[in-house]
Amino acid sequence: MDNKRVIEIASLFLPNKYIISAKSYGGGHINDTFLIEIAESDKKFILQKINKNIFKTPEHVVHNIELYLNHLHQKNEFQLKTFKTSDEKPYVIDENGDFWRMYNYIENSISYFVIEKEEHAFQAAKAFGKMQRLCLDLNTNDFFDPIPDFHDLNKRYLKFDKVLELSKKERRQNAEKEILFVQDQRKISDLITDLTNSGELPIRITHNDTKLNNVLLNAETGEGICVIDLDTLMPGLVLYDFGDMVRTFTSPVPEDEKDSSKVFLRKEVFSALSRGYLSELTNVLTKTEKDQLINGAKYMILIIGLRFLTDYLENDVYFKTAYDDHNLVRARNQFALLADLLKNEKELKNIIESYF
Ligand code: ADP
Ligand code: GN1
Ligand code: MG
Repeated sequence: MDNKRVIEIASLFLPNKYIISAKSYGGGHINDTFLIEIAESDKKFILQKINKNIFKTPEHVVHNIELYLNHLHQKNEFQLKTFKTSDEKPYVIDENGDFWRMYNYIENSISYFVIEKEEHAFQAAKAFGKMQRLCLDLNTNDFFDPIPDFHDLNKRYLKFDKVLELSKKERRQNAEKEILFVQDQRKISDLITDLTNSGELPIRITHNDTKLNNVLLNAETGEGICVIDLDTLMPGLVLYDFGDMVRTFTSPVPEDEKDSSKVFLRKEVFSALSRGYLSELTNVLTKTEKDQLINGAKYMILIIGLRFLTDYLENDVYFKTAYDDHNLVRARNQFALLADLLKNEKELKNIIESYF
């Protein structure tokens, strides 16, 4: 999309400002994000085009986010806000039917791709834990599911089976090892599925995409500022949020490191993130939730790996990719991390329990 058009859209949220630049920003896999600068002040803005191939009902995404942010504002949490157009709508629909929205840019903040300090793992996880705490008095019935069955591992496997059948021989051969790995791990979903179906795991409003670069830390002090990327906020399990933090915080290399032998689960980072998350949720999580946290980590590492692998076999229709094997590389790293978790499961469980 040409830059002039992006500026025109930005100006609908900022009618009296002179926009001097709109630059592509951030490293998300889904939306198109732009950093907007204006002439009048140093204040900056984040303009995003919601990916409509992925979010089929962007109006539901907008509804959920408005509900959540209004709720936070009532609790005096004003870090993040959305902007409205002159007709009081928190979005713009362009000539292609694409939804755009604008947030304030959070100054002096940083988001990481890899944890470099244990303190950052503690702070980032604490921010996600705080978000969970702030959501406790929201009613799950007020929220839509912007992506139905988003974390349904059984349905993800059914999709994988179908895609595998139709996939190109070359890609199937390249991914031979990874295909065998996921076929071996199907059972990981059983316990969480049973406990969800029997009502033993409570459904709460959860973030569902708690990857490390979806939380902003203070660039100087490292303290958590707030959680961002709210598109998948919806009813879910805390296990999903805990699990995706383990997936994205604990490896010493980025999600798309080309040498998967460098991937392993750093126990001290795992410990710091568990401590940070649980510090906000004392007396909140049920015994079953606490007991299942480690299974949540297995479940999330597997499901995201499976989604990367499925996307590879489907010729990269979902995640943004920069080269041919990008999704396969990502999948391989998830499976290396999961294999390491499985080797150390008992010790990791003990670490979590030490924080109850
Ligand atoms: P995606 O859904 O594509 O992952 P995100 O909403 O996560 O998009 O935004 C992409 C990146 O832009 C984030 O990882 C973060 O670095 C940056 N970002 C997003 N919103 C803000 C904000 N309000 N203030 C500062 N940085 C932001
Ligand atoms: C996507 O939007 P982003 O980059 O924060 C994806 C997550 C995956 C993640 C893998 C809506 O997250 O589910 O876990 O990539 N978001 C969506 O890095 O599919
Ligand atoms: Mg993101």
